[in-house]
Amino acid sequence: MADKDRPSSKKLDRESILIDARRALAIPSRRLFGKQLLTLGGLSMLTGCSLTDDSSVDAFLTAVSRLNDRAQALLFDPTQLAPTYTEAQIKRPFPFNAYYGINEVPEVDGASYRLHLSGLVTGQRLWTLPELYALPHAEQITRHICVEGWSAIGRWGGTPFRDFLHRVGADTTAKYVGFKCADDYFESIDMPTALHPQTLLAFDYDGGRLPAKYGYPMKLRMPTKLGYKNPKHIVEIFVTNTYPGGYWVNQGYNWFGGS
Ligand SMILES: Nc1nc2c(c(=O)[nH]1)N[C@H]1C(S)=C(S)[C@@H](COP(=O)(O)O)O[C@H]1N2
Ligand SMILES: [Mo]
Repeated sequence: MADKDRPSSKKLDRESILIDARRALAIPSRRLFGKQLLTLGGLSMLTGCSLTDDSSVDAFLTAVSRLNDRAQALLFDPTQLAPTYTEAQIKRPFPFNAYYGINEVPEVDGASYRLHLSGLVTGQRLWTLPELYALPHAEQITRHICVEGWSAIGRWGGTPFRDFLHRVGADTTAKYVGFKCADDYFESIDMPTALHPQTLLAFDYDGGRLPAKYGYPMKLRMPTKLGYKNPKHIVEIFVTNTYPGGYWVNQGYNWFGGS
């Protein structure tokens, strides 16, 4: 069947919304959809695109990723809350993903591990795991969306990153927070996302310690960002005004990576 004969397929809705989005965003003073900002979840609802079906996650993200960082920053409100889910909706087992296979997951020794804080923070120091585990605790059940075309609901526990940044005396007027990982991965995020109430420095997964495959000893969990923005095996956190880039963004993905 030709596209013109298809009355209102999801694909066409999605495409036309994104064409409108690009047009609206081309005019800087104008914001999308009657000045309403969206989460990726909101945009997917509007386009009738289900994020539970892997092929539609794929098609949808391909379309969204064609928007540039500036368009994404305008489209996705950094203060919006991502949806949360129930215990029964958790995907078990939760998928593993990295730029290497599961047999090459870095083995981090918890006893000798130290988290390094650097850059624009007054409390530049090393943190042991017991010190980090003693920080205030929060849990979230949220959806992780990967640009490779899958999404899954998981449960992460840890300390709210916003509080941690304040505790270490981070300059929260700085532009970026960067992450170095125990593998060769690195990432950076915008300060509004670092301060988002759902951004979690996660030590736990589904009621236990974060296993190696999901990022032991810690990952940054951001339900407002795509999967690749969520660094696992973090060894250093730095605050900076110099754009740090990231493993995937340096290979052509959007830096903003909103979801
Ligand atoms: N250190 C590190 N962090 C990483 C990656 C990686 O390869 N190394 N892959 C990213 C990508 S693309 C995804 S989808 C998620 C996968 O996390 P999971 O294994 O818990 O599903 O981790 C992200 N963080
Ligand atoms: Mo991913």
